[in-house]
Amino acid sequence: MIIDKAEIIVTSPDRNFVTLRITTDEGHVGIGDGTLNGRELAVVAYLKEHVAPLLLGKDAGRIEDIWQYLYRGAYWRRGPVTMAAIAAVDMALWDIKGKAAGMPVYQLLGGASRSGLMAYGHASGKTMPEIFDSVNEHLELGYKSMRIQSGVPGLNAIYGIASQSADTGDSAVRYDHEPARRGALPAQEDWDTRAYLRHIPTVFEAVRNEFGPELPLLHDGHHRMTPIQAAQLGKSLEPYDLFWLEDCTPAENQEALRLVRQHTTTPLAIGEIFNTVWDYQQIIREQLIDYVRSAVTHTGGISHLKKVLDYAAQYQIKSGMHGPTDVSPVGMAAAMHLGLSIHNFGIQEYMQHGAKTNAVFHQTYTWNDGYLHPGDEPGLGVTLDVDEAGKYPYEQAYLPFNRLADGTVHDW
Ligand code: GCO
Ligand code: MG
Repeated sequence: MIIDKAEIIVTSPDRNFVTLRITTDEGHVGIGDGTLNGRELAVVAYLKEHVAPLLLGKDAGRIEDIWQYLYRGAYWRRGPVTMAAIAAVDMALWDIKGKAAGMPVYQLLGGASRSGLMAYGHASGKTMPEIFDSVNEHLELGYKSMRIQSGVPGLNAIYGIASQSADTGDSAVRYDHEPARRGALPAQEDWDTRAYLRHIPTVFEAVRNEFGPELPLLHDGHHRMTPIQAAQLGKSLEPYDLFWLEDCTPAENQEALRLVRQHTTTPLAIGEIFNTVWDYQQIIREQLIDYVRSAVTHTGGISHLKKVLDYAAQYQIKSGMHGPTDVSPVGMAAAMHLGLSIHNFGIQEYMQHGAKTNAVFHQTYTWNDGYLHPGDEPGLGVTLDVDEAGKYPYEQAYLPFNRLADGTVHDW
């Protein structure tokens, strides 16, 4: 199984995706996701200029060895661009190994630990009636748990609120609300932490009153609070029994979570912008989090995220893999194979891709009554239709940014 081709395919059906396609001399083809939202072409250059030439002639079966060779050989370690590029290689090699073995990847990882993966969706709205509509729509789609993001009175545009009203049937438009500013400069959003901290508990109170105590509810703070503000929010949300509060403080200051933990029993999830096990070392060892949020795509692939999750398992910390629409169907499938096989699965984020994306990436994973399953095709179970991909050339796109009322840039 010698690698004789490594191609990088960029396509933008509903949004930009970067896919690495590896072919072996025996004709096995594997694909991996290297999409880094808003900085896609940095990964493309890394893969094309620095990784693809190194892969040619290598034995595709030596996944761990190739991982270590790319990681250690570069000398410059970690970081989202490097780790997304290595992830794309790792996923493609697992895909090939599965195809060569005639088995779905989850079988190679130890087999299924459960029958399906509970997934949460993104309910959101500017106002309470909009949020209730969105929760009801998600219930109709089968979701058994959901994240709630709300507008804040006095703020015009903030992270996580679907820009389209509930009446459009196009899920790509409904859920693909960030960045979705293709061809334009970054959108500016507003922020006021005190207004947010006053408003969010009232939202969760209303949702609990309307939908009852059973529904698992999540919330994403998107790195916007200081430690003491996060502690305050966690405490004020305790009566509403959250499944988790995500990214309550900026992820790079891990010690901040000690202070948050001292004040609240609301479970904490963090890690969608982490890239390696070393980013998690302290917060796992000190049990400062309850869920690991990394995507397979941004954490060096299946091989490396499995190491993070196995380490987390020693501390009863579970998975909560990142799954917004900027993770391609290939990255989603990789998450499902990993999630199905590990013992410490927690929940999977699942926003659902749009029709154009699904026509480019043919999937065999299934969504059934609130649960995902990767399917039983050999490999990852996703194929890339290269002709279809070619219809959608790359479009520059940026994530938004925040300013406070006085003009100061703030985490968004
Ligand atoms: C989430 C995330 C995403 C990110 C996005 C950035 O919890 O799903 O916060 O919505 O903002 O992936 O590219
Ligand atoms: Mg998040």
